[in-house]
Amino acid sequence: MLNVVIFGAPGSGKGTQSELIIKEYGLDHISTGDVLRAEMKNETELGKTAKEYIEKGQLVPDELIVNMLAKVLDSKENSKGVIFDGFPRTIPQAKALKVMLNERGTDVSVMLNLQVDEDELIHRLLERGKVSGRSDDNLETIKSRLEVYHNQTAPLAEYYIGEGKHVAIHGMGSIEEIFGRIKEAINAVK
Ligand code: B4P
Repeated sequence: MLNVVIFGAPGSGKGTQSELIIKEYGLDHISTGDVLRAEMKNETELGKTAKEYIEKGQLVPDELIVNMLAKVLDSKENSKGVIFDGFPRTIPQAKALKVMLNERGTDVSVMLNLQVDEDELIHRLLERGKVSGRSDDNLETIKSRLEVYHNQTAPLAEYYIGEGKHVAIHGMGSIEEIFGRIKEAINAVK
């Protein structure tokens, strides 16, 4: 199985590039952000809890996310591989992912770390906010999300360097240019 973790700060293009990767390689897509937004829309218990965190720009607690992910993963049986978009975001989530994949006889193939300047991240998210209707795409929440990213998520790069899975991807430029860099990285592990 080809299991790709796409990683980066909020607005780094994880969702955007995931769509292109899925088309090119026929992978299944698991976006924890998308799953959480669907839960919020349907006003489930998980959705109501998640909303409180997301609106403040905070991460939803690991336990909720890991349980949610295990269910989604079980629905992707017989898959050629999965792109994990927005997961893991903390070290405990990364360790839980490893256990879940190992139990299913597979592992992470590569972790793509999209690297984008902070000014550009803010610009992209504010632009998205004009059309997305997302309650977390406003300047105050974006600033909290970036702080959370630096404190809790960015240290994951070291974890995947230790696992020998980390590839840095220059995430500035056109969507197609960035996708070209991603294809090179995936083809090297395929
Ligand atoms: P996510 O839904 O994962 O979203 P994101 O980090 O905001 O965005 P992404 O990087 O996918 O950016 P995109 O491609 O859309 O998370 C939302 C929230 O959910 C989190 O803050 C957290 O609270 C919660 N959550 C999710 N997963 C969690 C987890 N595992 N644990 C705990 N909590 C979790 O790109 C952004 C914009 O830039 C788009 O408008 C796009 O069109 C534009 N863009 C992309 N590439 C571009 C380029 N090259 N040039 C110009 N614009 C570009």
